[in-house]
Amino acid sequence: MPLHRAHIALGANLADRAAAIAAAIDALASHPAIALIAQSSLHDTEPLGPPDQPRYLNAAVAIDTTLSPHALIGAMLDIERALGRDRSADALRWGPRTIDLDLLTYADLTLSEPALTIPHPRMHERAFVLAPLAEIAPDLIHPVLRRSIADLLDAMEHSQPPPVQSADTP
Ligand code: A4P
Ligand code: MG
Repeated sequence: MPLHRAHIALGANLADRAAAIAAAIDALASHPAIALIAQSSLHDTEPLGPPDQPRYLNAAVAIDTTLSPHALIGAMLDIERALGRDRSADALRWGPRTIDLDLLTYADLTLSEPALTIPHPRMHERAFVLAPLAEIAPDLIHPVLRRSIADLLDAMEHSQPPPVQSADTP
């Protein structure tokens, strides 16, 4: 079976965030069809989404796998469930979560299905994804944008919008 390099983002903002991320990485690494290649440090980040949710810890890993993309996302959803992720209908989109695993890239593949979109459609606009990923794969080329992760992070850090002027500022 051919090996494919994939990158996964991890995020947690409830209970013991570091323990949840460590448990998810352990579960990936101990899967018989997955080899852990690299793991980033933990980044403490400002929540994006509904206000008044706790800060996140974010990380990224590189893996080699013989799983197909669909089998891999299935294994990731199993890990989320095993770690107690609440996917009930009233769980808030972009709201707090015990653990979130996003498949960022799978080899150079592009896929656009509801159950699986790769590369992850919002990865290039999120510092909490790009910064950990840049630690372990700065030269990885985004399969659609054809720019490296280091380059995308750099572009993002230099594209701060100008400060909003208050209407009554003279
Ligand atoms: N799905 C399709 N493609 C993918 C993919 N590439 N990776 C499907 C993972 N899942 C994918 O996922 C919903 C469905 O998307 C899954 O069943 C899967 O089949 P979900 O994780 O329940 O959805 P979600 O996470 O609530 O929404 P979404 O849009 O994926 O949110 P994000 O993008 O994951 O953002 N702030 C900080 N600082 N750090 C964070 O980590 N995370 C979020 C969630 C919001 N704010 C954050 C953070
Ligand atoms: Mg998600």
